[in-house]
Amino acid sequence: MRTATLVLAMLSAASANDYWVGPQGNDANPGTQAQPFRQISRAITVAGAGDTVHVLDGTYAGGLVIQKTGTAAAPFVVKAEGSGVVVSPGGTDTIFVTYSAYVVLEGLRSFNANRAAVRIDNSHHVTVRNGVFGNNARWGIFTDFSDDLLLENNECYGSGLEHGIYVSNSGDRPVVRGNVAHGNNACGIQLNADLSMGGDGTISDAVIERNVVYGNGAGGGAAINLDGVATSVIRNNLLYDNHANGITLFQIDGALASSNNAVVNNTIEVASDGRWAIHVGAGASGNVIFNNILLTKHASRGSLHFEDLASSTGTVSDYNVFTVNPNAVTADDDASYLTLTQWKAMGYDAHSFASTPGAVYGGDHRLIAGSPAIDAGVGALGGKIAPTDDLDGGARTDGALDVGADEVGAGSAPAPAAPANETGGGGGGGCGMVGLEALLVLALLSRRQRLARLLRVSVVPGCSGPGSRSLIARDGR
Ligand SMILES: [Ca+2]
Ligand SMILES: [Ca+2]
Ligand SMILES: [Ca+2]
Repeated sequence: MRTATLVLAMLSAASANDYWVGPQGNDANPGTQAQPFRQISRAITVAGAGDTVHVLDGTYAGGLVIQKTGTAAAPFVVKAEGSGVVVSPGGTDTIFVTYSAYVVLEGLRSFNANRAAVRIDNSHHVTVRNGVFGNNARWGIFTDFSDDLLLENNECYGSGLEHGIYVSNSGDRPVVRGNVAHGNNACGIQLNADLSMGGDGTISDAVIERNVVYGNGAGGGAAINLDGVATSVIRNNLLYDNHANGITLFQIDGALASSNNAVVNNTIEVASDGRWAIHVGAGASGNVIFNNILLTKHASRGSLHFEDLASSTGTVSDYNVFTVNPNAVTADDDASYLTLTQWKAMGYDAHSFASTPGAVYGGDHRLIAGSPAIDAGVGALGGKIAPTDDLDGGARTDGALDVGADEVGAGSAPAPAAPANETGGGGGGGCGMVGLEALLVLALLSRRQRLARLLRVSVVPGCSGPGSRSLIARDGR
């Protein structure tokens, strides 16, 4: 490993250039460490694939456009050298990566974007890591038609209209890992495959793991909202105090209702004004739901909400912690409710049990001593494998797997994230085509679907352009 790293370093050192940008710089400078540029935009113009742009703490003009084709061995990197690199709003999206490959954005911060702080468009192998993106008008990070993304360890909060992180438009194999998404109006993390926008309408083989998602959903949706997502894994996420659903597997205009996914070892605690821990839309099939904590503070809504269980063929659910609420499950979209005992009698969740938040975990949502979730999980179920690590990144080696995102003895709870001190609301972000796009979607649906959608779905308007429209499941009850 060390040798490989050394060889890579030598290879890249042979070809790569380093450029520097700082608040004392000048764009007429050569961009060396001694004579840095003033603006990131200048460095983007000068640097090429394989080069690294080092950015010193300071404030920089936004409206950045990055169009670079790197390689795995020679990416194009923009890297904050401190924790105070702030890109000011500019353009529709503050940092726009388009028709690019192997680009890395590391440690940048941006607030109050006109639409998204970061947009990745028609690209592949782009990484956004360790960023802080707050109070943006519509989204923190927005991606469209892009494969093999890595969105890792970012904080995305306060999106005024929609989501913290939004992966759209048929892009495959995104990894959304270790992000903190909070206080966004709609979803914390949304994947929406958008058949109507072109492409195959399916986001396949996504990995959504170790995210902490809280305080979202005042405007509907879910903490993790998945439309047209297939053969993906959602694991080790902690979702709490969200005001809509926890995890939703559904279809608005994906090519399919989210199917054949593993939802495993998540901890979900829905707010008292929220909906259900997991919502499974009509036709979402083959999903395996296991080792999850599915609790709620809501008085009458429970753990599992199926719009139409009969259409969700191949559903496997077991080794979960359910609410003690008698409305544990609905199999028919709130027409009737099942207790956990009745649900078990239908052949589901044989090893699951009911409990309460206070009995299962402490205030940090880590399991407490004597928690019934300890060692109550299983290593594999229904052809899907449970994670070998936990939310805190520790190995799950302490006896049988615990249920939920935290394994006792595996890693320790991280220090609470520093409170965001940037303020300011999302701006206008005015857009067109909203009504037209919404009508187009409705026109593409069958009459029965249209009726169902009109009854149950709110169209959250988006801006024009690829992947801009967002629809959010909403049961409104
Ligand atoms: Ca696809
Ligand atoms: Ca254990
Ligand atoms: Ca742990």
